[in-house]
Amino acid sequence: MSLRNKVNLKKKMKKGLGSLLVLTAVSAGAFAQANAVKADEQVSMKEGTVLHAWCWSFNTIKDNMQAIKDAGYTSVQTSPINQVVVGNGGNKSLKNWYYQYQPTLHTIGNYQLGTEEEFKEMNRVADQYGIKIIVDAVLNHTTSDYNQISPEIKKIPNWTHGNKEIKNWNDRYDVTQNALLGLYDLNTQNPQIQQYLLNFLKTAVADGADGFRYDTAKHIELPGEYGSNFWNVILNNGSEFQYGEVLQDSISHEADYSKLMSVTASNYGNQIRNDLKDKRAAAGNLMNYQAQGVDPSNLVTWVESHDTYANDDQVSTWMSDDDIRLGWSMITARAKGTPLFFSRPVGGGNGTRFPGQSQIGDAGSDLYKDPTVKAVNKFHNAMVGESEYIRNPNGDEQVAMIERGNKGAVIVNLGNGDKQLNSDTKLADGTYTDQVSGRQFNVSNGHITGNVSSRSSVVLYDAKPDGTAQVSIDGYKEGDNSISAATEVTLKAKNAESATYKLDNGQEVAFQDGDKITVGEGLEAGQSTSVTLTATGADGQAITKTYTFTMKDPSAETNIYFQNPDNWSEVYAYMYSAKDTKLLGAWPGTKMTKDSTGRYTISVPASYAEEGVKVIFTNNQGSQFPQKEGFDLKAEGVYSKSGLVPAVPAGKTRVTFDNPGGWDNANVYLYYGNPVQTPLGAWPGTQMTKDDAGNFYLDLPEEYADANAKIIFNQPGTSNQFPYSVGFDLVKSGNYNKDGLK
Ligand SMILES: [Ca+2]
Ligand SMILES: [Ca+2]
Repeated sequence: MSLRNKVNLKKKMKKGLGSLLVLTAVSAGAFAQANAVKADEQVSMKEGTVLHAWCWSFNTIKDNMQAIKDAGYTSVQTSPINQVVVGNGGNKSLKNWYYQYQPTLHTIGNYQLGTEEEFKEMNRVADQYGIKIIVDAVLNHTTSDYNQISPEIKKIPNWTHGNKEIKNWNDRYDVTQNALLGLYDLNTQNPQIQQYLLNFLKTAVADGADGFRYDTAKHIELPGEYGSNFWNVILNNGSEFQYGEVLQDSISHEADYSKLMSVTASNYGNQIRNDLKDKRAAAGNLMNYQAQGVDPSNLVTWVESHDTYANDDQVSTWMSDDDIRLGWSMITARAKGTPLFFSRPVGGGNGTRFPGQSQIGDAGSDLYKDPTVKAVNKFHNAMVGESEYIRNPNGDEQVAMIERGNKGAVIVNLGNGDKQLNSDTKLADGTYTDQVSGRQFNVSNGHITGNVSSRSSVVLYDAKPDGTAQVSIDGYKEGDNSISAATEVTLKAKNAESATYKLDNGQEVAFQDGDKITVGEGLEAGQSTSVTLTATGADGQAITKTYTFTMKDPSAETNIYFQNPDNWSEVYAYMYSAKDTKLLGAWPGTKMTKDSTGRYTISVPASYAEEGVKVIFTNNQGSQFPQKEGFDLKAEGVYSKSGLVPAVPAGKTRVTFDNPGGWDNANVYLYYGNPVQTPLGAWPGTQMTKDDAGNFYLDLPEEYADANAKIIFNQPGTSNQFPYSVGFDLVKSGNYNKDGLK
């Protein structure tokens, strides 16, 4: 419902209903947000760096969370968490890593990483440190061993595309619909398989996961390819960051995948390794992400992956720790992409893949927290939003300098000799301390001088010392801090030499970490109060943050909706309190108003939803739903004949289609743009859900409506469709019948 309609509706209702409903506008602004005067160093998952804790168990990741945080990572990527083939008698040698990619059942926990309880506990601890968890999700295939595949999967009719091996790697059909290395290819077009896998992802999110890496994503067809809508379904799992392993080749279509999620920059990784091998990195090569049609911010970059390291061809196993430090410095200094650091086995590299010093479940080598790696990670986080300039100082390709705005630079010397730097720069004039060596660099008049040791990285910027003070209020949530009475809150201060709080424009009062104060005393409904916290750290830097609380308005309203499946000409909502059988208006109740989407709606006090109010919908001509005791009134509830209609997921909008008569199924075909995009798949499109009144609905991403999409409802397997020519305009929350919008 548009804002204008809402206002009109309120005007009408005010006239018609008198004092029954107290109508007070609730503006979105009532829920004020924290106003950070000084930006916290909160970095989104996409803009941060990821530690690929390859083969680390859940407990190992948990036990190293402090070190991971200190090393500057914002996310950790796990190995696959689902049930897998227990290979080689459960032997934990890292040589058996690949059994992780042989799913047998999509429940959480396996012999390599630990139990679901341990997974949850890891996520809980990660939250405490502000570390996000990315789960490696294997959705393309199961194991190749048919007997090991769980009956749970095999009982789904048509669960697999079979195990016929991919022969032609230049053929999209072969690559997506046949089996990789004989691993049974899941029938990703099958809605039951989609729901089965979506459930797994949602469970992981409910357990605390924040993102997914989709293994072999290139082997799962794109929306509209071979009648599939797999990704449209799967990606709506509630996570914050998702990327696909789309190893680049002639048929990889990474530009198309990148419109759905981030994708792996495998060609760029190859280029970086070539630069390391050559000990020179031409600025032009370093700049070129080699991913045509992909917005670089949608790339996951790496120096190496677990595949380049651990597969039998050992593409990157030759690299030394020095190589990785230098390569990581180059990709992580850059402005775009999400860098992924592969944790090698202890002692691994220089051509040795599995030295046997660590096993599955253990932490990898300490390189992930090496001082250079750490300094570069922190540089990456501190430079979010700064532009990028890449050059070879004085044309020397053994040295690469990646500058960020005029604030910072990472300088990498790939060669075997020290370099005396004497180069143009965009850095602001001043003295900079290398965050790795502590050595000084000078910039004056756009010229930088200093010494860069052989095979090393220099990280220059004005880094905040780790002792910077932080303040917070326990339990404060951005965007929703309404209170219903004066409320006690706990003030937090970290690394603070001194800290004060101030209520609105009052006096500053000193506080200690953990002190409690009361906010909202004497506050009228709808009014806000603010708490401003200031703390000064050992470094002398002060931080100030303001938090706002708003008193709930007891006269606030909510809406309820009725879909009117039988097309009554008038709809009334009869409401009564179940607690005291108090009538909220005599039969037939209050007349509802038809909104722009065809539903009938009424605005009621928000308190109804909390006071056990029941509602019966009637046409006042002998028909009503339900027949006896009313439905529970729910804020913003949408009702049909048998009660509440399932809520629409965030970011989606629901379209409904009235059964034109006798249809068992309805599909919706959707298209927009030039060239035409069909995100719900080729004709006949995507199947809708049938509701209890025999009508159909489907939840669609809201952006389709913004893209001026058109839709055609059709009965699969027949020539019945509405409309017969150009589709109806897709309207958010649109309710359609065969003639169009109701
Ligand atoms: Ca496939
Ligand atoms: Ca989490």
